Amino acid sequence: MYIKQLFLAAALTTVTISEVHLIDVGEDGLRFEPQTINPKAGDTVIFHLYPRHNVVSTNFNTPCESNDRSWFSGPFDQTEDGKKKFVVNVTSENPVWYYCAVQRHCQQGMVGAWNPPSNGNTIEAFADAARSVRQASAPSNRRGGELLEDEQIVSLTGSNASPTESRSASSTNSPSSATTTSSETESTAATGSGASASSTPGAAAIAAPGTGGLALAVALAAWMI
Ligand SMILES: [Cu+2]
Repeated sequence: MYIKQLFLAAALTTVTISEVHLIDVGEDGLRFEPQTINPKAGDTVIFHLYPRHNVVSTNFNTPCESNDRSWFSGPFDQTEDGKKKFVVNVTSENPVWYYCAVQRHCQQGMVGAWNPPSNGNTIEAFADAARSVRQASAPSNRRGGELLEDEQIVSLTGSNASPTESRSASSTNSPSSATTTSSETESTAATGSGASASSTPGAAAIAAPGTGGLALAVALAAWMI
């Protein structure tokens, strides 16, 4: 019985499937791409800053204005020309609103959101309200996330910054039926997931499972039924 509980704990740990979301910040004009995403708690969001944008979180009712709980990427100047990306952990499925605080980018529509409602407080309503804000503001220093290079992101998440990994594909596909687009990510994840827990504090909570680990967990779960 005790052994079974250990197996259960191992299986549950491995089956916690997190997802990595990549958002381009100003790559193509004054916008976040994609503008909205629907991450779950435990997921990781990677903001790739392009010159000379930034990203600040806020509340729906205060577009373009930072507050005590805002996370902030810091200025583009600190990203080594975009090589370092701003990595934020998702802690809930509540809506999170954000904008670029450079000049009048926020007022001009450079806003985005996680899990925005489809009625009422929509991303369109947020963008509309942003238009009339007199001046955008940002915290004085980066906070609420980390600036990391791709290699560090791989060791943290077991995934490349590519958003090819999908929750449904990971949980339903067998290793042999993995899509071709994600094969590179899969192999990276397989080698990265084992080492990440020991090398990075807190990595276990958001580590993406390697394919082998997932298969093992499924096998264990099947065995226990
Ligand atoms: Cu901007």
